[in-house]
Amino acid sequence: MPGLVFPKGFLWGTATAAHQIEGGNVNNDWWLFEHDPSSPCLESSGDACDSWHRWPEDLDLVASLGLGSYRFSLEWSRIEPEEGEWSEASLEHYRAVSAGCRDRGLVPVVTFHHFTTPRWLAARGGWESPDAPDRFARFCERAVGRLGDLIGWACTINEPNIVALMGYGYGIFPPGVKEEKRRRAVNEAFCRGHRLAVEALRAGPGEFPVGLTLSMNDYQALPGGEDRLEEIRRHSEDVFLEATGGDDFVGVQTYSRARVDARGMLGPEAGVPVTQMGYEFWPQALEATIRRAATVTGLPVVVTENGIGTADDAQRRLYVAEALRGVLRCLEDGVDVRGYFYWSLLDNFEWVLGYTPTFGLVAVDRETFVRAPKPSAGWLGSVAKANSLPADAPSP
Ligand code: GCO
Repeated sequence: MPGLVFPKGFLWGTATAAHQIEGGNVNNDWWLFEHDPSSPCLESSGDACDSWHRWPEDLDLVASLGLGSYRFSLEWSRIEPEEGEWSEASLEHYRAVSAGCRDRGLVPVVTFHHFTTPRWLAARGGWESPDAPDRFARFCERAVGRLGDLIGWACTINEPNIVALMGYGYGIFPPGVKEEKRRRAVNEAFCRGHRLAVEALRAGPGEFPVGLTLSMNDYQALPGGEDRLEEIRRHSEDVFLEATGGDDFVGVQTYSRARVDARGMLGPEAGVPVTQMGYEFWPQALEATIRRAATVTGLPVVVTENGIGTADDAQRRLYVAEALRGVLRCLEDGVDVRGYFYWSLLDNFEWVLGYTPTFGLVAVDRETFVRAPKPSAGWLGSVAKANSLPADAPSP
């Protein structure tokens, strides 16, 4: 069935992040925030999915589904628990996870910063501390020295735009600040951290593509909202897209659309279903953001995250099938899309919303940690194995 087939070598995978699945990450800014009674967090990450111990089982699951790669992140606060103090045991842990991927035929896609910052750095201002970008680059240098030979693809900083916006604009991520000026300064610090990280990762052992992963919305202007849209998108996306010059790829992470009028962002449109996250069910967003990321950066695109928080697993399949149709249209038009990673492997800790939203292909029992794949897991695995979207894939 021409048109439904993905290019040879297209990467199929699923993504996770350390703090959301490992459990017991007590040494970072998020743990503090989760336990601050004045924060909006619904609950503590606690033991999460206990993946710090159960990672071999997680990798077995990814491999058994037929996905070819696994995206995970390194927890900086475990590797550098105090400034300049390196945990050899933690480095060894992540080396074992990376080797575990290779042993199972999975390409390890390693993220060096996924939202969390060690307490020692947070205590002196986190990403507002003038030396944060350098401290981060030093961490990258150390970690890549240990893992570089095993890495398949490297993501420097995950969604720096969200960390800055939520943490310094909306105040619902640590450090809970609401000051646009500070948010923009943090944007700049992240861009600098990214550039330094790219250099550090390229200087280490191994040969692998390096890029930034960005949260992208399908921004849509209502009449009169065009200027406002440009302004919002500039500080949420464009400053970061412009910081990717010289990278090997750009990671696109898209969940929904955002409508903008002259006053700003609007909530969901009447009649459009809403996901557990409170935003619209809008799988078409992915096509729009891939095209934009490719046009603005000129780089190959990897969809490093796309997914849905839903209790209805059939809705998940529909979401992914629709999103993949958009990826195929991009490919047909010659856009260089290299892979698709579903967020997430497991039902996990969704930051301020705790364990309420369920994004996983696999359910996790909150007491026993027993993993139970949902039907969508097998379905996505079959798409990956066939490297094509079946003609009977769900459609609206
Ligand atoms: C991200 C986030 C993930 C979220 C996901 C769902 O990179 O966007 O890293 O941590 O869980 O986006 O909201």
